[in-house]
Amino acid sequence: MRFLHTADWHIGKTLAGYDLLADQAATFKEIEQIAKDQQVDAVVIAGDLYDRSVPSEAAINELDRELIQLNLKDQFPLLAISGNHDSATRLGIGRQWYQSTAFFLNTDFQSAFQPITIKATQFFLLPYFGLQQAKNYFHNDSLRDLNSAMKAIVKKMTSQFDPKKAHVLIAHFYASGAQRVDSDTNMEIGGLSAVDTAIMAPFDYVALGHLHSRNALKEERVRYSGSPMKFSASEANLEKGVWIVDTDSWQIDWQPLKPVHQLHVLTSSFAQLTDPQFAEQYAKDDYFVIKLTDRQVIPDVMTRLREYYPQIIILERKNGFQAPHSQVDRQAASENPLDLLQSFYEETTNNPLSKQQLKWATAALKQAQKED
Ligand SMILES: [Mn+2]
Repeated sequence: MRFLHTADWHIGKTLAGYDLLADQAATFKEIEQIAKDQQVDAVVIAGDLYDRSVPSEAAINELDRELIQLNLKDQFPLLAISGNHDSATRLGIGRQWYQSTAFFLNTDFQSAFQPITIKATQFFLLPYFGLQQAKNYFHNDSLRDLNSAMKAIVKKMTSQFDPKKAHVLIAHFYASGAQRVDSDTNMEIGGLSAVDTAIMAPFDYVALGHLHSRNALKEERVRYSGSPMKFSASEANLEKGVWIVDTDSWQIDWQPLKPVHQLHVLTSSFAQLTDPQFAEQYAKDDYFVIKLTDRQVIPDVMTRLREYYPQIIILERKNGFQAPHSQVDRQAASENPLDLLQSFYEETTNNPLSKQQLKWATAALKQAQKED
């Protein structure tokens, strides 16, 4: 059988406040087209369908539309699990009757041990879970970390293996040795939450979600598909796409997705960035991370840059920031830190601190003084 492996759609995600829903809808269309062109027998979504446990109405409508398109209209069987960003309960509503149209959505730990068989492949759908869930399920308090839990899980799954069939695990966790990018959620607490890939050896293929780069792991049969879109500056040069897995020939092919809007990282001076000829080479509706090489104060810098690059998601100083010595130095000796901060902020942004900022600054300074 052939299936498409994707994950981490994060429907409803915003990028520095910019709504990505239209881009996500367009990216979905690309994924759907690949599924059709590749004539897959099923589509696997390995968790984090939504970006949040309580998604917006617009996000719910969008995911609903996408799943209806794939499953009811295009008639692809779907195999999906909940990720750490999804609410298992909210996402899982309706999953029992979805099965009647070959939409297998598992958000429930206990159901992970009942394989879904399509053609000659058994799929085990393991949703994102917490250690306590595994302890409760196995009535075993000695499961001290995710590795020991996964050993118990895999052991129980293998007892369900039909030796005449291929075996695929769909899961959502951090596999040890994997490399992260900035939009991955950091959930490793004291090293308890990384799973050793060797534990998953009984499976012919492990379709993982959680990490957003397909290059996160260097394993032949244990793979992350990565997110279908770039969600952070560190992904600017990453190619996004989906895996097409053939469980008969064991050919695994990468199908790239074209970004709807590019994400550019521009490292340059303010003068060059605001040179119309330079700016012209970039599409206005792309996303930009700007690393300014200047060190001096540039009044209204964000507003002026946005004239050329309306969608700036990060603005930073490559070579640090040269504070305007004059006033600050003169005042430094005599003023208290809050006054100093206020005048510095005003001098660099041309704006006074807002009420809220003042509150934060006061609280932070108080905290800092306490720690001294
Ligand atoms: Mn994710």
